[in-house]
Amino acid sequence: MSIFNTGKSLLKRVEVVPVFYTISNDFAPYVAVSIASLIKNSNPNRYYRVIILHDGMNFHNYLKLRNLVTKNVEIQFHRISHNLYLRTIIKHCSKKTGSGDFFSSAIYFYRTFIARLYPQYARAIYIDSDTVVTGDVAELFDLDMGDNAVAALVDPKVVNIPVFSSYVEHALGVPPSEYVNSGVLLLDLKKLRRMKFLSRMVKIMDKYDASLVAPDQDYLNVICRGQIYHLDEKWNASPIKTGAPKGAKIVHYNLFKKPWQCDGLDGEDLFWKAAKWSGYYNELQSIKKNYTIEKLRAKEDQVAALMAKADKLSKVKEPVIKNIDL
Ligand SMILES: [Mn+2]
Repeated sequence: MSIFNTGKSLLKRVEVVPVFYTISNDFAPYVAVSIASLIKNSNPNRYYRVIILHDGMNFHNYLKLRNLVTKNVEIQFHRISHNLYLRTIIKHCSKKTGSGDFFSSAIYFYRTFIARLYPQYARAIYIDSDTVVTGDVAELFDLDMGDNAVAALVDPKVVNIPVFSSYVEHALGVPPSEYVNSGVLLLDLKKLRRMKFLSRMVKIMDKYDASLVAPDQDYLNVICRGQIYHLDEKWNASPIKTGAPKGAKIVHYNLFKKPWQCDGLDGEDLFWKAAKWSGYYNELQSIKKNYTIEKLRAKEDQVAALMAKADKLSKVKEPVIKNIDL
């Protein structure tokens, strides 16, 4: 083997795998569980850079998250503020505060900033905080996604719940079999920059001023339609009773109730096992203890309102947002 070949393979091995999370301060314990599990399953020969996009974090959480750092997994923090796009998005979100506006915090939109904020990366992973990583995310990073802008899982909730299928088909004009979940994303950042994803999204927001069911995810589906690679479900797996389905690499607690809110959910043992590595086990236990039945009921009411909204929007004559040319 020539010395040049050896050098090349070494270079490839140290390529950084950027992994983004977006949180508000109170989501620090959940993101810590996901990051701790990512670290447990990382490949010691690869190098990972976890980047937490947040809107302000207290010192306690900052230190605890910093403590998770290992030899091959570093953690960076990026407070998103004073950003022209953010201002438009916050303004837009602040008007969408009716019942059924479940996902209208600006923080949900931070994932759409990654391509613009990180010109140094060609590719990145985004993961929701309500996840436990059970495989090596570098394998997702290495995936051949063809000529597509995004890789994501066709959303099982949309496929299985008629009111959501009908909503995406009529209000967004996206076939339910193509509509993806934005909880785990592999992003071709070069392509997203070329298509001016963020400017496009903000222009669509301004033009239609629409109140959507899952805003960031809905915009992603409309703008990237036809340029989305459909991930294998092992990368965004729903938990089962015993934890992770066979072969799962990322388990996503994508139901409205989370393991830190109540007992008896599928895959809760997997979550609590990973919680032990997070440095937040006791805090998470006390969050669950203090999560009252009233809070759970309020959440059920919110979900009912969200479904009512989807139902109402599924009856529109034409889509409420459309992709636009820039
Ligand atoms: Mn999620």
